[in-house]
Amino acid sequence: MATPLEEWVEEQARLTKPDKIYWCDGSEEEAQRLIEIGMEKETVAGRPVFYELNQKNFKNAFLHRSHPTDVARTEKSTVICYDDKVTAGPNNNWMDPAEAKQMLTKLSDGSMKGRTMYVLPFVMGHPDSPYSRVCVQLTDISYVAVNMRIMTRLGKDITERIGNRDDFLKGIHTIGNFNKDDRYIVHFPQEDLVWSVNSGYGGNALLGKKCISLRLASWKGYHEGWLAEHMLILGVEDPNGQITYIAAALPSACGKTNLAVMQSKLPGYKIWTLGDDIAWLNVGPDGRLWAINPEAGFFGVAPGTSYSSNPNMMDTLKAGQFFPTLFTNVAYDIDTGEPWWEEKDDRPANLLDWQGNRWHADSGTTAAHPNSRFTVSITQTPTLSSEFENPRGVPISAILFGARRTDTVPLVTEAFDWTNGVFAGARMGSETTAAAALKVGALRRDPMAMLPFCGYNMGDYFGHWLRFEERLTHPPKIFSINWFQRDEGGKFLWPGFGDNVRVLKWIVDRVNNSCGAQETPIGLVPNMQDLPLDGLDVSTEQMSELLAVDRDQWRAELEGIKANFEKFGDRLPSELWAEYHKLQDQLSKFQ
Ligand code: GTP
Ligand code: SPV
Ligand code: MN
Repeated sequence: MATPLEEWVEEQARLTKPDKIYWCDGSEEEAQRLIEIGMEKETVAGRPVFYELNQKNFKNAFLHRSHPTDVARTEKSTVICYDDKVTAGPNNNWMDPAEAKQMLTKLSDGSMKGRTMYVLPFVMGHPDSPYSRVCVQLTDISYVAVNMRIMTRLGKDITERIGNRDDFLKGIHTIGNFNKDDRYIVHFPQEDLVWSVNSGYGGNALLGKKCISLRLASWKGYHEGWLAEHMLILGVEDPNGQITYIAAALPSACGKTNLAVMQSKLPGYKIWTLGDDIAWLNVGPDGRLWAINPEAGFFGVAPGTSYSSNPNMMDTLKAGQFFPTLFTNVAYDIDTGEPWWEEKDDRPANLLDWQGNRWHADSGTTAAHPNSRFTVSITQTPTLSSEFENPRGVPISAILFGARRTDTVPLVTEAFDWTNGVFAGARMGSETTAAAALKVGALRRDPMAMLPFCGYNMGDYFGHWLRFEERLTHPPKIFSINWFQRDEGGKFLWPGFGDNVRVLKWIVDRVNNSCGAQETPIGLVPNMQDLPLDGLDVSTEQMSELLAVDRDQWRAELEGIKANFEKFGDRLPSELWAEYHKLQDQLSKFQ
């Protein structure tokens, strides 16, 4: 008798018609074999799937060049299906489930012809965690199979664990013909299913990531009383050896990975890494908020990563011990066979660009794609927390909401209470980046950094957040952060990266009630003397600017917040309107 899993795989194979079906066992030997297949047999846009990189300096590292039209998440073709549109909310593209299935069936008919269907059984979260979820993704490209082995806990023991059950989360993925006009990433939250066609890139194709662990999981969490968030998780160890755990939400390409894997520049303080992109948050029996990272790897932005900005990540990328390291759409140093990207180090003399063409300095383009990325196992980071394999996760003492803002939002602000903190998350706006196929640098509202990832109506999502207050006897404190303010010449005012630990120290001090703060209409900001600024090349004037709350900028900000809140109509909790009016009132009296 076939198991429900086997039946489902057969059914998809009848539709997509692969030459072969291959069940992945998750071993390192298998990964090596798949990379060889990708170098020798499979192709993308007529080119090999993988190229070998310099194995001496970047152990076990390989390069992938994507289809040229397929370089980032495509939000306009990302769809959520419920019977009714209002459940998806104004924050999502909606389709009727039956219509969507019909469309996808047509697009997938024979789409794997001449290719292998890889069956990938994996678990999001530690296998022994009460919070983990078992999933199976199908794909027709070695690149995705190898990526998923790095990003998740993947193996044949998961197939055994599924056995005769049918309650696993399902992902169907086919690169199809890469036609961008027929590219769809469609979610069926009521069926635990994601179906993605005609893309092979990142969040569009590695379905365990944004599709399952955020869009489907957020809907599950809404019904089961937990949260799936676009958050990194880290521990800050103080000079006494006490560790405070923090979860932080920042939009795509706004600094999560760099904060999570930071090398502290503050003597005595150390950062421990638990996750860089996604957190699942549950209320523990002790009334605290507990976080697990459902993932097992980093799919991180390459440009900007260097020995000066993030030495720990550079070491992680070179380790290659237990897993391969993949580089996607970076440039290639012809003389050394090493990967290269902007700001990595001095630009090599002879480069191939991210598409494999000779790069010229006067071309006006970057050599690596701005959204070029690496995939690497979290187990290789020198700062991996000893709690990473703890099935319970870690208790969170502070939640951070961050954004990329040239002005308006101070370096750090503490919310007055839980409801005010939820408002701080809900009012977030951020300047867009290359992580999605959008105009870069435009300010848009991105509540909790979840606009592209919340799988249901965000009005209901805000209400879900607010209700945690009743269940949390020890709620985390909530803070807003902004590393990205600029001076008039366009230069960043704050050094960022390893110096961000200085702000984390203040946050830890506030958690421990060991320093005061100044009250402003938007929250509590630091007294400058409480920030550890020794050895920092930032003037007092610049620090004042970084901490300032500008009344006129915030009045303008109110307009943007209001326009966004109005989109949710009566689904927006009244508590958030009350917070809005309180802020408006306070600002009118503020000098
Ligand atoms: P996703 O993987 O898309 O979710 O991105 P992320 O939030 O993990 O962002 P990441 O840490 O990869 O950083 C994105 C870009 O911002 C990179 O080019 C970094 O070099 C840059 N960056 C990160 N942290 C800082 C910072 O503190 N200051 C400045 N100025 N830039 C930063
Ligand atoms: C993001 O865009 O937030 C990412 C990259 O982490 S992707 O996996 O493509 O979604
Ligand atoms: Mn992300």
